[in-house]
Amino acid sequence: MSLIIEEVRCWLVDIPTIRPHKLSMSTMGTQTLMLVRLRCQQGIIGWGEGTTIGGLGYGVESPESMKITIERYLAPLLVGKPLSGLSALNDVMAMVRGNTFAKSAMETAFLDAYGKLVNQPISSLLGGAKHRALPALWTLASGSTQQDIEEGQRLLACGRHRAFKLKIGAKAVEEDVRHAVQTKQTLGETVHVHVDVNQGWTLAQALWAIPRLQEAGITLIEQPIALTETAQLVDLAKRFTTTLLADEAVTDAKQGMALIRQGFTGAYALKIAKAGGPFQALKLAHVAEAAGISLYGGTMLEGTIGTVAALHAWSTLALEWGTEMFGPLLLKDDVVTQPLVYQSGCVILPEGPGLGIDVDEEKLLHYARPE
Ligand code: MUC
Ligand code: MG
Repeated sequence: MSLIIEEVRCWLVDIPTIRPHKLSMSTMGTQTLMLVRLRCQQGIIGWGEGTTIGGLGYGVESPESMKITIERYLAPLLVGKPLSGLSALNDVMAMVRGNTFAKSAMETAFLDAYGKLVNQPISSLLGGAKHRALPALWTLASGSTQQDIEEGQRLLACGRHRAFKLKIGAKAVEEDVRHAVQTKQTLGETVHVHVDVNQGWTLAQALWAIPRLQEAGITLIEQPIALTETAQLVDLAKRFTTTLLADEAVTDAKQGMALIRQGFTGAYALKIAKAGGPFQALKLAHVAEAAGISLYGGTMLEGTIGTVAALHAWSTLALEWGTEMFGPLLLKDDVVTQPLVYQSGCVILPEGPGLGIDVDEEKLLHYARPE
């Protein structure tokens, strides 16, 4: 069944975070959601979202560049063309190079609209959900060990989360290790704690820090060194029993394949923005599955629209390391009518056709930047 897009509109929506979120490359006080709405034949609407972290601090696309890529380059190629499904959409989008964050927003919006056309949830278009409740950890990134510990204890006590990720890599390596060890020891043996260094260490610093973190029971170490140093990442993954998680170093199926060919034995963080959409991220997941690489459902700190898009994809997989799809909880507000449900360490996949969520357009306009 074909879908014809009649109009594409984008907004930049700035939403404050509940507390400063400190990462190795920047401190976030606001998240910008680049939202796209497809108006299609038969009155069908599809929503998509693109986000990044720290402007251009994390990735090569900014919210502003995503908007212009869609408005100026992708929309004119797509509007008015009958599109038989995802493959047809991606054939057209391949005429624009790169820009996977913008394409992820478009792929999401198309999936939302197409799901509504055929009355199916996005997960069914991607292979079918194996689970409706997906483990979702919380990231501790206040910049203070005491505050992180208190935040973690409060979230454990109320049952919302059972696992945590610590953002490190901005301070001296000794301080990072002390912070991670103290947090892990205080939260307790049964609580999964992993660290994300966001490329903050040299190889020598990683060789010093990883055995200490391993000894303290940190089960996953995410992107300790520069994304370009893939040979070093392969070597580090072989040296230690704690699992090394490739994030910035692996974006899509081709990079995933290349890292496997180099002999990588760690795990992959999947992100819809890195790959170019939920369907593209699944291509990486399937390459990894074939090679015995374990998987983790990652976020670019999306609001509800982007988070749900990813959840539909992750629900079709066996994720050994669970997910970090907590983005909406970091925001003071969102643009949907119903918030996602987080309980007992999990987030619940919404039901219904497409994404299975409704956008509150009044709220969107309230937070949107003036044109
Ligand atoms: C990253 O590098 O993984 C995910 C969670 C979080 O706090 O930051 C992101 C980015
Ligand atoms: Mg990361």
